[in-house]
Amino acid sequence: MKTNLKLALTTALAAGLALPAAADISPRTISISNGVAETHPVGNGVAAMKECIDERTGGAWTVNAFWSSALGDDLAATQALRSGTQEMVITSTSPLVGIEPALGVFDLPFLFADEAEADAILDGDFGQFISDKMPERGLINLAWWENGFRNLTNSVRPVTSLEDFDGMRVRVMQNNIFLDTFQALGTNATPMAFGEVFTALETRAIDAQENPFVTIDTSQFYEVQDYLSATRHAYTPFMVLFSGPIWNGYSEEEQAILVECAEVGRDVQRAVSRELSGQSLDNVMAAGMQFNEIDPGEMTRIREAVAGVYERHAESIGPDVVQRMMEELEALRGEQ
Ligand code: KDG
Repeated sequence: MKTNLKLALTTALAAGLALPAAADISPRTISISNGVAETHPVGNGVAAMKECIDERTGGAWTVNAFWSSALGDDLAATQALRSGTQEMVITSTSPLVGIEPALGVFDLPFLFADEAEADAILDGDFGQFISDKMPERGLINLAWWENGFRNLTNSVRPVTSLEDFDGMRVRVMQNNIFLDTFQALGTNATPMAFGEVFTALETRAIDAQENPFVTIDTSQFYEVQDYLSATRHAYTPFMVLFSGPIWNGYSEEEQAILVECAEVGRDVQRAVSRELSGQSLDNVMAAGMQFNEIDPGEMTRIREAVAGVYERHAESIGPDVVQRMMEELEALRGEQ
């Protein structure tokens, strides 16, 4: 080593100037997929997460996002994570109950009253309790994002009463709790992957589906559905899942970057989801959908019709999981 450089290093070290530690960050390429379109608020969340990752890794990582089920539906993509062939997926919890039964708790009808309750539960002890179950399934939940409160669309009639559900052929997520809920409402419910829904509606293979306003808008369901009824029958979270096998090959610093940036993306995604919800409702109505609220008395009858779902599925979800959720909601409501 040249004398001058050696002298400079010696001087620097003697002056206690620690040389910058080499950040434990390797070049990485991350593929992330989900079933919605890039125009969905998930797109805003992914953009914010990517910006955070770029800043924190100094551009050492490349994040490639794939939309509209391009890498498979939620369940298929999640299985790819478990096998270590894909890094990330943003997915609803509902299709994953075959992997982790406790996720079914979020499908219980009318569980959350509003977004504030959902955030408090998901970002609090209960959300961590569920996330802690994922590593043994080969998955890491980096953060909870928002799919949102679900509302019914259909091509048959406005749904203004319990009887209006009768015989309607409704697509539901691949999940026995949703299947039971819509059967209890008197519909002919069919489990189906999200990527197949638009065509099934377009060909009239099914009459109806249920999703948040922003999904109905950004997936253009208004092109194949005539009626939108404000049922708000369930709140679905999104999980930002990372592959467990790939995660184990990342340094602690790299793992911390993933969590931090998924949480940055979470705050942006939730904010845009809530900002866009009202605009999406306006959009689908402007596109010709007929929107209706439901009379409170009828909503009471609808709630009563599905109340038995809780007892019928507590065993499959995990009685401890359901009890813990109900206790945390009771405590939360007692505080308000
Ligand atoms: O990746 C998210 C979508 O695939 C899907 O989960 C959206 O709520 C949804 C549905 O109805 O399947």
